[in-house]
Amino acid sequence: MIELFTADTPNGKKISIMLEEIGFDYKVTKVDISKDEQFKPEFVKLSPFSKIPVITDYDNNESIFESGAILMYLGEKSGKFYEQQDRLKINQWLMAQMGIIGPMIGQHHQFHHYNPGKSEFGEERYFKITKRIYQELDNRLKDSKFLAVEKYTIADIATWPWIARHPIHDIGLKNFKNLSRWYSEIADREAVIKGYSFMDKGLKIPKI
Ligand SMILES: N[C@@H](CCC(=O)N[C@@H](CS)C(=O)NCC(=O)O)C(=O)O
Repeated sequence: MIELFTADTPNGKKISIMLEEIGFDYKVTKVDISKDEQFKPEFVKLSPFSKIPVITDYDNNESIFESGAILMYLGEKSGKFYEQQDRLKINQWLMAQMGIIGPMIGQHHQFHHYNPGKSEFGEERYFKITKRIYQELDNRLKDSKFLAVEKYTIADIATWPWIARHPIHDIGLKNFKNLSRWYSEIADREAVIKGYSFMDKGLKIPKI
């Protein structure tokens, strides 16, 4: 049994989708980040920077923070979506998600969607960077069916929930043909549909 400490955000959805994909038994413990529950001392013991998601694996009583590390752990443990011979490629695309795609699109959410009008510089900067991210993902997906290799991996699982916020990005996902194809194919997976709505059962995946 895995306990998933999380909130209903793209980083949270990465792990609920992975757990659905690999079919592990898990329970969700909500950390209400709007009420600062992530700063409670018992949570900081699990996640030093007060970030969700975290898992505890009761098979070995290990707790793991950082969504990329959690995906690698679950990929290794399940033997799914993180094959040994593909790891050099998967690791690069996973690290690109962790280091660039998530943090930069996260800033775009802050400046463009949640706090418009506060900083013209921030709005322009992260709009431009997010558009570039869409373009580079589209370029990659022109040459490859999925991000890392020709099959679905934890790099796709890490990246997809960020693109699933496309309605608030105002970049125009439909104009990126290869990214749209990849987005829609993943959106049709049963585990993705379940993992997407893990906290809000009625929640529908945004269409393009
Ligand atoms: N690099 C971390 C980022 C996680 C992250 O940014 N989590 C956000 C929610 S999506 C959070 O916990 N925010 C609470 C806060 O910053 O106080 C990961 O991928 O696990």
